[in-house]
Amino acid sequence: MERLVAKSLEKRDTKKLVAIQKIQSVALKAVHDFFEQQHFLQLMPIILSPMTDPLGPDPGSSVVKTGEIEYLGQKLQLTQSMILHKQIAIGQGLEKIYIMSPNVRLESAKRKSSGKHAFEFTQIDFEIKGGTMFNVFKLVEDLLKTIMERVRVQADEELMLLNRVLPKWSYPFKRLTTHQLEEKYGKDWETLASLDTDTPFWAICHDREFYDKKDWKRAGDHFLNYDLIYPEGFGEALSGAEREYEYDRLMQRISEDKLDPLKYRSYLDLAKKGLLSPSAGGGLGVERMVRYLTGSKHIGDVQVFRRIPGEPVTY
Ligand code: ASN
Repeated sequence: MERLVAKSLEKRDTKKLVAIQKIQSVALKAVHDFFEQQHFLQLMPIILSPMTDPLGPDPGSSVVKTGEIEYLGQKLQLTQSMILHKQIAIGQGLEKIYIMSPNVRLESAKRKSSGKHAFEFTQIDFEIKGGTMFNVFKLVEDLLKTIMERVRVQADEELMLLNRVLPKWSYPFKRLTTHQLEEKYGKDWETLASLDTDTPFWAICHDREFYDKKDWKRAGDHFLNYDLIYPEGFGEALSGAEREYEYDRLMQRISEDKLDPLKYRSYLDLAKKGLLSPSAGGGLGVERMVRYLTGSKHIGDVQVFRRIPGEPVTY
């Protein structure tokens, strides 16, 4: 017990902590202003549901279990992401939405030193009815441009205190397939490719969760999904996709992933009735964004209340 307490009561540079929180506040205000100007509606997050994002199967995932509680006879899971709920909301007539969505992802302690994993974090999760990946690329590039400009102007003193000079990026960002990235940097391309660029880039076409749309028009395994990677070694900023929404395709993808369709029954019932719609979207991690903006070494350094896998939680 002694050891755990000692470890978590680290000495923090409170001046830096305050500067980081100021930069976060400026950035979040820019996010809200941007989405308002783009006519998005902000939805409230959900924390508990009979179903959540399975986050896989993904051989690279280190989530050890999904948080679950029992409440009045029902098993409810803690949100790993609101992807399924975003699709349901779009099916209910909402056209452009975003949510400041808290996620709990119980990652293995191995992730402690990655610098970018927190087991509790918030993502700016958005979805566009009838959207394509190209709509998302433009939207996110404009969003990041707005955030960077706002932070440069309104938090110049804080940036200076943190010794952070925000670079000028060139737009639009490059797009590279995972195939190209693996060829150049190997299977673990993310950090190497991120160190090798001074502007973010889009990494497209990943074989992952069932709700990310497969490119059914092409033979072989191609996917209409994407990650955005920050420069300077900071790694992944966002992940997203065009979505599967048709019942037969969802069932096919769920069975290929060896998941239990009963877990997603209410979502699949809507799909069966034609009540899900085509859409595209993504989620931009707030703490990872603030880590980048502030040039912080570890994501825990931007959290007032650290939530780092393998670190004890004291408050
Ligand atoms: N928010 C992501 C998306 O929209 C999903 C995720 O975080 N796993 O695709």
